[in-house]
Amino acid sequence: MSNAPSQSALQAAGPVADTLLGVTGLLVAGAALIFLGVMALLALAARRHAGTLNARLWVIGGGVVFPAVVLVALFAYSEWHRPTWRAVPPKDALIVGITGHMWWWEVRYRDPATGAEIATANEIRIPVGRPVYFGLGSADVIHSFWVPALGGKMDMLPGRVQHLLLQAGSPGTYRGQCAEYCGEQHARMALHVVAEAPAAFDAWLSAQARPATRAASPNIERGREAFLANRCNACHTVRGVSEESRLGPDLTHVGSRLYLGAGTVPNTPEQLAAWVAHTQQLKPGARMPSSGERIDAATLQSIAAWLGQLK
Ligand code: HEC
Ligand SMILES: [Cu+2]
Repeated sequence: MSNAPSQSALQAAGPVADTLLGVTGLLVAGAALIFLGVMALLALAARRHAGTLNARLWVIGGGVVFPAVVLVALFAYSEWHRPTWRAVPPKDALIVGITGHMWWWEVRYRDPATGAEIATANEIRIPVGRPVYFGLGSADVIHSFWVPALGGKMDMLPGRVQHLLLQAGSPGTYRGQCAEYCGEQHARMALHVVAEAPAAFDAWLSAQARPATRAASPNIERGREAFLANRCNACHTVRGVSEESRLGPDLTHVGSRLYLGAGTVPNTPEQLAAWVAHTQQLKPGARMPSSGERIDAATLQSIAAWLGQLK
């Protein structure tokens, strides 16, 4: 498991997460100290006879003054360290729009070259060392966006845009998870944040901005035709091939992603074919029908071959 993408707030991988971990450490250490202190006093009280302690002093001091001072101090400390909530993104921030769906994540960037929107799904690439300002919304029910290694958590509410600022301090892949129960497949609504050097990120973004590559062989071309003939495009966009539909993930560059089905299976040629054939076995209730009974195996293979090379 050591190579599995981290999903732990204890492995803070950026400045926002560092701050939250610091606050957590202080709260835990403080609570432990107070617990030990109370236990010591309890032991002392049990060994002494009543009357040798000044009960009034201990009740008022230990029961009222001490908690009041500690709680006010902790409140001030945690407010002081709370990541700032901003209605306006900082100047140098990358802006990414995320829409929660049952049970996947729609991800949108703006192409710095043309200003056009670039859609992808379930995987968020970000440049290391640059703040990323997320605009978070929902297409259906309440979801919650949480990538523990990078920072805080924010609910995604239908009809409203919330904001969250995260930043990665080092390259890596960080797992996130929907953190608000949203139905049957809530547990399989994961996402991955891939933080990479700014140059690699820029290259990735300009590749994502391009429409789908042309089919390079007759078998792959058959896959493209079968995708359209079987109306996969009723729910999926492939830029350059079909009209926009937001009912399912944008597949223009699906071959470049690490996982399929919001973290359900790794994105390999076998899993891609299996996903299309047996969607409902792999992710029961997912808003995509299985195609294994409707479409013959050879056609499914060519669809998978075509999708897999959409990098
Ligand atoms: C009724 C709408 C609908 C139809 C029709 C449909 N899909 Fe999907 N598809 C979805 C939804 C919704 C998801 C996301 C499922 C999830 O992860 O919960 C999805 C996910 C996928 C994914 C995984 C994408 C990713 O990045 O995780 C692939 C690949 C895919 N569909 C291919 C196809 C193919 C090929 C067809 C045609 C044979 C097809 N779909 C037909 C709605 C549809
Ligand atoms: Cu959820």
